[in-house]
Amino acid sequence: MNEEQKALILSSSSHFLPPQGVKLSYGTAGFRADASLLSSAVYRVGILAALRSLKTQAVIGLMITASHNKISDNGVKIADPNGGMLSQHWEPFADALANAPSPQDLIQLINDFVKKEDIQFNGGRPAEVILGRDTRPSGGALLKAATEGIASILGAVATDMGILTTPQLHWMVRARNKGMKASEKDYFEQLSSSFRCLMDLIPSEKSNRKGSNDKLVVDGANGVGGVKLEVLQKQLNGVSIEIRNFGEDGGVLNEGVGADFVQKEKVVPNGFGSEDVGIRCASLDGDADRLVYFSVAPESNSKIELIDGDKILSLFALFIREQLSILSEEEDVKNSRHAHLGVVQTAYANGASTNYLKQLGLEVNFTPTGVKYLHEKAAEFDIGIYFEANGHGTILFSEDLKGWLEAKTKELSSKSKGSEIEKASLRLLAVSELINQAVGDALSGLLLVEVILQHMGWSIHGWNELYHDLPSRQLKVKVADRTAVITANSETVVASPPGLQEAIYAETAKHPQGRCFVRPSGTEDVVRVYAEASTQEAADNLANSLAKLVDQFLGCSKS
Ligand code: NG1
Ligand code: ZN
Repeated sequence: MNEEQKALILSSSSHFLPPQGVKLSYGTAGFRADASLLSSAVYRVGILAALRSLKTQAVIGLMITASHNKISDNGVKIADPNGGMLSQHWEPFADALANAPSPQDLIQLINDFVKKEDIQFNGGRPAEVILGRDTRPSGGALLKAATEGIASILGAVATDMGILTTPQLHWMVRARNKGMKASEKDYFEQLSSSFRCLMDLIPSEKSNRKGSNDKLVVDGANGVGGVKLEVLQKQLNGVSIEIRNFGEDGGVLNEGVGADFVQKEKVVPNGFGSEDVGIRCASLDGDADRLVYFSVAPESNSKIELIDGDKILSLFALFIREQLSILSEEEDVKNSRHAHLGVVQTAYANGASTNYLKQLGLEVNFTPTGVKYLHEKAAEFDIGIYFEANGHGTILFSEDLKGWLEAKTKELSSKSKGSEIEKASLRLLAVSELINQAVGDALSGLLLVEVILQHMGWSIHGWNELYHDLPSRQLKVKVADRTAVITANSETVVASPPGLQEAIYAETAKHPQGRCFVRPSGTEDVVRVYAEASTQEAADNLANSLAKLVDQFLGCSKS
């Protein structure tokens, strides 16, 4: 770094001093905190994004969002050149950067890192960062802080893409770096045209069936997702979607609404009620990267039947498997190709879903919580489907398989046009276009669910009957230091503090079909507890006993 560069960072960073006594950590989804604490961290992430762009010589994304957190929170995360999460190898630098106490410390840190990573400031393409934000009121000011951070790297270019869903920004980064059309209009066009293609491929005896193609009602979490879905819907022929909780009628972001609320509380979001019994409903989270479906339970004020990420995964897996099995019937053995299909879950996946997937003969893999881990694992397959129970997930297609499918459809369009094999390969190709290849995307996931339900001729109830969830309970426990909990085996066991896991085993044994674990949250200052068992009462008891154990072992509870 030359002196001019150092001086620029020194002067601009003095406008963004970090709050005293606050330690931030680049967790499961970047930095998240009360928005009033974040301007320094966001400014510094702007610097990091520009350096990452210089290092990778590619466009980097910077998203300002706190997803499903309350409206007064905000957050920031980076999208890497392939549209995925920031390389884990840079996370310690992000932590150090955000927590550097003074501008001088900051310069020192950047200087050392630039040397270590051999980042060149001259000679290559200048840094380029595209930025997006969700609808939070603090987003505008934080976006300015990020832009100033980017501008403190000489020659760096920042482009504000406006209010977006998180997956839209990730999609744009990926598209830009692949040299493809990458505007918001292009995003909508790609989703709508691949959706229409899949609709055209629905077997005719199914497309007229009643029950599967009636109205869908979507809860937009009072965030960005509802607004974008409204735009997208205009480009879909003949699909009827009613959107509620746009955030424009006094509703507050994520307050009593949204996918996180619906999945955790298992009750209807605001704006839904007994008049919706029997209707297919879906809920997005605040930045539209999570999706769950639900139906309002009959004769109950607010209870729902939840269709979570695990069941969305199961639906996707069934459909993909069906298409692959049609393709494998290709007579010409020379031309056939075995595609390796894998699914990825976390410990939060309901045990009944894992059993169901295994019974289908699928390979089920587990990773720790956080899409960066699931995504990485799913990318090992020709087709990798990953979902967190909370509704964040997608389907990844390897470049190799995509290339093979493209060649196959070309060949089949002349050799056996209209054949089942041609249709199956066209469907798979369309899915790879529709479903976001960068991150989980509620909008593209929702369109794929809608197509598959029609393809199968299923109502929401038919889908829900694939298997029955084991009753479960999630709790949060406030402790003095959540980092004292260290886990192993994809977070299924506690390695430290000593003795805690033994106590957990002893509690689990008391509950039929009991399964439970505890882990520190990566996005909130809490330890999370998860339990499932054969009855709701047993799951609740098990979760409560675990919460007590956590409290005992970690002491000094704050509340
Ligand atoms: P943490 O706070 O680390 O549990 C939560 C979700 C993750 C993931 C991230 C990012 C649960 C239990 N955890 O992480 O799955 O979605 O937020 O948004 O839902
Ligand atoms: Zn989200």
